[in-house]
Amino acid sequence: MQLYFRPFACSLAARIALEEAGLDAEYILVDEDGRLPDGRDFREVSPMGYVPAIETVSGFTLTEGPAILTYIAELAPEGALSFTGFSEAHYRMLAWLNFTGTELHKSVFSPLLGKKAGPEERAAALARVALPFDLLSRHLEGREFLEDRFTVADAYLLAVLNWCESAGVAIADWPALLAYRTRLRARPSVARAMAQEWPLLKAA
Ligand SMILES: N[C@@H](CCC(=O)N[C@@H](CS)C(=O)NCC(=O)O)C(=O)O
Repeated sequence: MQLYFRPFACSLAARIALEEAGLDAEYILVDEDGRLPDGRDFREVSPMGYVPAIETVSGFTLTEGPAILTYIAELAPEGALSFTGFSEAHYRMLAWLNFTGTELHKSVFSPLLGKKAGPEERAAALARVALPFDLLSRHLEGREFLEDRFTVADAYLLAVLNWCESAGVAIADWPALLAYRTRLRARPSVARAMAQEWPLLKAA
């Protein structure tokens, strides 16, 4: 399997999932200009130019983070990253993946971290953080993970919460979320994945 990534982008979640499951992968860095190490345009792999993208073990290319994370979870040893199919927890995990992708990643953080949004759009994006952060905070009160064990949904949420400082989102205003992020960062698979990407981020 190959994972196309940029350091500390949402593709970090897929690296965490691979680390957590002990699955081997080749990691291919997409540079600032959307070029691959072999000089190809990354859009030949991922038409939107977005990481993550993977070449699966059976040889097809997959884009879209939640689909990639679900694929890795299903490839992982039973129970390592998800729940039994058709269980309630399985669908709740899928719901958290979608929630993170739509209510946080694209709605709040993409405009705040990108270069395209003007001041009004940025202010509107910042105002949209309260509702999902309040909801998550209440949900995580007294819980270690989003569901009863660590899943790919936690990996994705952690990757997004890592952006708070760069985006100007005051995570300390939501102590349960800050504590959750601190806890997850100490998890060995997460710490390893972040340590692998940190030097690449600093060099960028
Ligand atoms: N819909 C995509 C969005 C992925 C996405 O936004 N990726 C960002 C990094 S977190 C990216 O590659 N941005 C590069 C760009 O905007 O050119 C998914 O869910 O995977």
